[in-house]
Amino acid sequence: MSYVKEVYDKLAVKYANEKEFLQAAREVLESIKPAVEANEEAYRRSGVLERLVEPDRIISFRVPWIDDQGKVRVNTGWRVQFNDAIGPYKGGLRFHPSVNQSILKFLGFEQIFKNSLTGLPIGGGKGGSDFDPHGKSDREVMAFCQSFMTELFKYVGADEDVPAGDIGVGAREVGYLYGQYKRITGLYEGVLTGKGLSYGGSLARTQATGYGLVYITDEMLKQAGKSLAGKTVLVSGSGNVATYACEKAQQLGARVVTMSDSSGYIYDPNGIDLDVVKQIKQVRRGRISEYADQVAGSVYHAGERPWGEKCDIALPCATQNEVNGADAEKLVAGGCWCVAEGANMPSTPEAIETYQKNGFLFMPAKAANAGGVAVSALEMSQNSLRLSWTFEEVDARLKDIMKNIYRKTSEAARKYGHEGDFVVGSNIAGFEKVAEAMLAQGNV
Ligand code: NDP
Ligand code: 2IT
Repeated sequence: MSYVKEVYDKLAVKYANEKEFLQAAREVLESIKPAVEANEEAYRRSGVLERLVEPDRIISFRVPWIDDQGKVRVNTGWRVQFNDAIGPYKGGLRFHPSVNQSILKFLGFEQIFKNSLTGLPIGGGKGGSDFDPHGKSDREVMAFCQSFMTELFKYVGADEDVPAGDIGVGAREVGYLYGQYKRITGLYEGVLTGKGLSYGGSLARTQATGYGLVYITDEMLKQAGKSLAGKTVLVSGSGNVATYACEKAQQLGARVVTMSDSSGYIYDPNGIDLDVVKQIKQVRRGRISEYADQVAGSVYHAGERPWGEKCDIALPCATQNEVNGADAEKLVAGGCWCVAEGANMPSTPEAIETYQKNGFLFMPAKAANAGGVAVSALEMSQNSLRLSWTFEEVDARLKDIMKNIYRKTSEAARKYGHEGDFVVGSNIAGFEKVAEAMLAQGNV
């Protein structure tokens, strides 16, 4: 039996109840098979794959906090420190009621290869809580964040593990978390990224994931002799990634016609008015349905996802498994020929199969959304240097990093006989650097 299959089969029995983690692990293991087979004896002897699929550690803890009625509430907090072969653990914190160990393991596992692809020295980690910030007052969010950090501070540090934002964790939450870390430890250090600009944040970090997604999409289109100008684009989500993906796509001349949240989507045939979306989402923390009340000609579809609308390009930027096989068929029927993933693992395996069968240009999450964590690593660099770079400098580095990811991904795919398959390419290119570092550092 192949080494890859042996490792996956054992994992599937041991973690049978962790379906998101197994979905991510299966895709990576299947993709890297050609690279593993090329070096099987060394990898097998040193247990590279068995070590890779088991997190270094998972910390889980109680987070008690007091709500506005004076009642104690309790959530669970986690940090999954997956792999530090190439640098300190790095990855976001997600606050969402659906968060559980399987979801954080899938995200932490993906992060290992994504972070490797950036070319920067960062290992893989992820964390979060089943706390839901929706509908909570600022004081409640602060109380939660302070309690969360009161436990988490023991396990993180600028050279050890550097969390950041993800779903439900933005500038406000990072600020409260940072304040509590500093208060407990007395250290003014780069322990978190995505910080505010007045206390050590990097210019362009807010935009980085969405902008990076569009930069790599643009590069993929250019290499295929196409461009974004004049193309119709579907975006899902209306949070950090979706907003700045929409902004950059519009700057490059695309017409973005949808955005969404967990309640439904808006369709605007004239192109999304992003100022209205920012006002609703960033200022009022409202619902995307309000857009249709404000913008003539737009329509709100309650309880639906945008994948049935006609388009050239789809950029899923909300959450995992938001495009299933049937949705992918709808994309095909609507004329779509390109998908690039802003969210982590937004396409189910059936959806990816449909893209591939239909000859889509497809850039998977770990390459496509790596711009966010890449600029986080640049924030760490600036914190270490005690300097701040200009927006233009960070943005230029981001563009360069995304182009390099495209190049590494397409070269790895070609080298192993899968030209144009960026799933295989990104997984192999990400894996090879981590595996080399693991072999060099011995059995740890
Ligand atoms: P935000 O919290 O800013 O926004 C999330 C958006 O997705 C909201 O519009 C939210 O709607 C929607 N959403 C969340 N969960 C669901 C769900 N279960 N079903 C339908 N819609 C949902 O998060 P981000 O923009 O930061 O993250 C979006 C995706 O991008 C995630 O997959 C994240 O892991 C990934 N990502 C984020 C990076 C970053 O730098 N922030 C970097 C790389 C990847 P609602 O408000 O109704 O919940
Ligand atoms: O999924 C991701 O890459 C993120 N949420 C960003 C992580 C980071 O450390 O900036």
